[in-house]
Amino acid sequence: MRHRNATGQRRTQQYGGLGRRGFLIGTASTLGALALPSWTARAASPSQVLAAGDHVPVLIVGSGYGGSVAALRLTQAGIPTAVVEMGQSWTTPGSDGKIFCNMLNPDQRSYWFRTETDQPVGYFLGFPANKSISSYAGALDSEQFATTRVYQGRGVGGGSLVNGGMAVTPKQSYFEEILPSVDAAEMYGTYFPRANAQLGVNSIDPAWFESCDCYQYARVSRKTANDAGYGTVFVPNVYDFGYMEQEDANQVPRSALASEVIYGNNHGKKSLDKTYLAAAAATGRLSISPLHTVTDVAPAPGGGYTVGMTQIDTAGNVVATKTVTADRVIFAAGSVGTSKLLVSLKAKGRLPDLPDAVGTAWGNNGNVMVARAGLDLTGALQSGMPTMGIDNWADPNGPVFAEIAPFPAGTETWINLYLAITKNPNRGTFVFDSSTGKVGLNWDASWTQPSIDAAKRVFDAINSKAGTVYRSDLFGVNRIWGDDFVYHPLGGCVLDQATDNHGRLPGYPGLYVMDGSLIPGSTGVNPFVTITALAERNIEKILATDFA
Ligand code: FAE
Repeated sequence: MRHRNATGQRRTQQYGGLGRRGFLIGTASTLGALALPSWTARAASPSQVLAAGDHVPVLIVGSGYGGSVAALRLTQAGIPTAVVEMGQSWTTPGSDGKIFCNMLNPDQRSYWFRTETDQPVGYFLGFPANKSISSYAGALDSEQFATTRVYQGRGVGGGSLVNGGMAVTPKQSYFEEILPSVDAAEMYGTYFPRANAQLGVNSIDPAWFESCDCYQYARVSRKTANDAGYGTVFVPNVYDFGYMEQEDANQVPRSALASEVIYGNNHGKKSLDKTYLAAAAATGRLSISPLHTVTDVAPAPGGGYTVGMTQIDTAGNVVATKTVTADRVIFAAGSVGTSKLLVSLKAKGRLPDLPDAVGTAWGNNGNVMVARAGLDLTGALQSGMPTMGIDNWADPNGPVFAEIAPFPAGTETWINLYLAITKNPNRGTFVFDSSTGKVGLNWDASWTQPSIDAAKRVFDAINSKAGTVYRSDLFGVNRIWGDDFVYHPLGGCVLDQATDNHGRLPGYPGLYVMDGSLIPGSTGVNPFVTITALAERNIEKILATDFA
């Protein structure tokens, strides 16, 4: 824990009890002989793409956090494993020499089959800020449901390609509240440290934070929060802060300092293709089939499961449909992907005996976005990687953990932006619509109100103390709250409800769930460390018992 003593900084601590020293100790004591991938290793790239009629011991649907953990631990245990991923493998540079585009000049690489960008901050001064793009298998999906849209990463590495890299271990007391069937001591003693180590989590040098231009926006938001009586915490990240310092010194190509985040980072970020998946590929037992969408899973006559999939090209044309067989299938398509797939397979009679809890208990991690019109300069140069949060989780009137988010517009805007994570009790349900053959999300637009109420208490107080006001021009015309989109979908196939206590789907031996759908709608912090650690726990148990 770091306790700061400079004016306005004394309340800032390292979040989650895994400071740099704790992280290193955890690495050494819990990982033992496991080989950590070199950060400089080549990214995992597609190999041995599945062919129709193939048979594999294990097939993993999706290559995000849950899928990547399973892929590494299975291949390390000697089990050939096939990962099937609907997005592309982001390994080939475009005509500009870059793999990903930045947020200031989004092109076809930005969005998953859209003809216009759909930015979370979609307006500026009340005018629409989105741009025309070509339809393409881009990195960020804005998946529209009736009342909300859910942002998700598409590609080998899932959400790790597009997210802000904030690597936050939740408070143990809250973890115990949301997942009471899980041994929390084991999680905090073994699996959270293991996840943080393999993800390559690191922390910013506080001295550099205090002096660099690119975190002026965070220092300004810290001061106004502290002045209003709210504590702030440093948050670890998977972006390499050493690399970021070199960017700042103009010694390496810029990424976080070049407005690259939600459409991918060309440098600096330890996304899963460079950590878990690269290590799994190095075993020689991993195959990855990108641009393949799993559409069907059903028991195979001779045992195991048939898995149907559609292969597309980057323009979206179907180039093949394939059926393979697998002894075991791990659903790791994310909270939305896994829930949609399982709900539709149950409704269509392909996996009819799935529990009724499949598709239920979905939540948005209490997400709501908001901005203040500040009085202090926030800086024309902003790091796209957040590294600080306002921690008001202990407030019994409405817990809030608010990420101090960048607004990397490349010019001074005086905007203080936040993604607030709140304790919203409302839960949605995925429902199969037999008339369209699609799965919808039953989520009422008014269900974000508890999140707004909690965040409003904090930011009203900050505005009042600072003499500032909300921006009402960024999420629509005269709209203060960005409450119609989600960065952190969780639940839909909750542990110990829709699955057993380790992600096994009852009634179907060899079928597992291994992603954010296991977590019941809320983690109280940014979720990928929790998803990773839970997957580490579950796959260890499954390997020891089901593969013994
Ligand atoms: P996920 O990473 O979404 O992986 C699922 C994969 O399955 C994806 O690659 C899909 O393309 C693929 N897939 C889906 N359906 C199919 C199918 N039918 N067939 C084949 N493949 C399929 O799931 N979290 C943090 O902790 N810190 C942050 O700073 C942070 N920032 C974020 C910023 C943005 C813009 C977004 C969108 C998310 C952010 N998140 C952050 C959330 C985080 O990325 C998310 O919780 C995890 O990625 C979820 O991990 P899963 O393994 O559940």
